[in-house]
Amino acid sequence: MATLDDIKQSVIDGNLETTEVGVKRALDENFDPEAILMQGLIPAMAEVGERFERQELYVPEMLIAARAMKAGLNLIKPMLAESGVEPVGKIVLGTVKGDLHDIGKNLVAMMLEGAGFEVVDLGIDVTPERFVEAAREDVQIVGMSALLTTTMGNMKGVIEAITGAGLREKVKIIIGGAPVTPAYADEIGADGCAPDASSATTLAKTLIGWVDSEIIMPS
Ligand code: B1M
Repeated sequence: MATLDDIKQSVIDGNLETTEVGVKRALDENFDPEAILMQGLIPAMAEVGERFERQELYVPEMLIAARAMKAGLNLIKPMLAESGVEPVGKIVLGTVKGDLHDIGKNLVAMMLEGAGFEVVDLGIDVTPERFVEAAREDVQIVGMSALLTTTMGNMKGVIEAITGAGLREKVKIIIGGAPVTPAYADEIGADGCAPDASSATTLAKTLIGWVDSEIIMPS
């Protein structure tokens, strides 16, 4: 497991080069890309967040770690997104207005692509108007991400805007991000929320009638 520990440490250190070297080595050594993600890259960002909370590192270090994480993710993206089948559905994804966090959202996009969805990624700091515009297109699901307690409230505004535009019956709406809970999804009238990228995929499939899911749907 030294390889995965090295990857984790490289991301924490914000070292893009050694992160890339570590991920390439792990792939050469036939590590499962999902293990690289779940035991190397993701725990690194969790550790970075904890250190930030303890004020042991600051925004610039967090940004540099995020850059290293993204470099690692880019290397495993082709494997995670490999599916080779016709799209099972189309989903619009974005991080809500005021929020610049995109690593989790990008991961959700990758896993959805891997599960056969066509993903339209609106990026970060996305206005309600932009979500509405995208919902008018031929899409089945709108997905929103928020990482800040101060921006998750903007998800409600997006749902109101989609409803106001007469599109609420046309699309399913899913939400996610660290501060988001099923109770919150229920409160704002979303169709579901997911704690991670893999369950987001299950949820999306469930909502368009592909599989049954036991979790994550608000009551
Ligand atoms: Co920010 N940040 N950050 N940050 N940052 C957090 C979120 C924070 C928890 C750190 C902390 O205090 N421990 C804290 C939020 C506190 C709060 O609101 N309660 C915080 C803060 C305070 C801030 C700033 C305000 C700091 C400042 O400026 N003083 C600032 C805000 C900027 C803004 O957005 N307006 C800020 C800035 C930044 C950086 C730009 C430096 C950088 C982001 C870089 C980038 O994304 N390109 C950054 C980072 C890296 C983090 C932490 C360390 C890591 C986030 C991350 O990428 N996690 C984070 C601490 C933490 O999360 N432990 C923190 C890894 C990622 C794989 O997980 O994003 O949770 P996550 O995504 C998961 C699930 O949540 C879920 O699936 C994903 C994959 O499994 N999911 C979905 C996400 N979206 C989904 C959508 C779905 C379904 C599931 O359906 C559509």
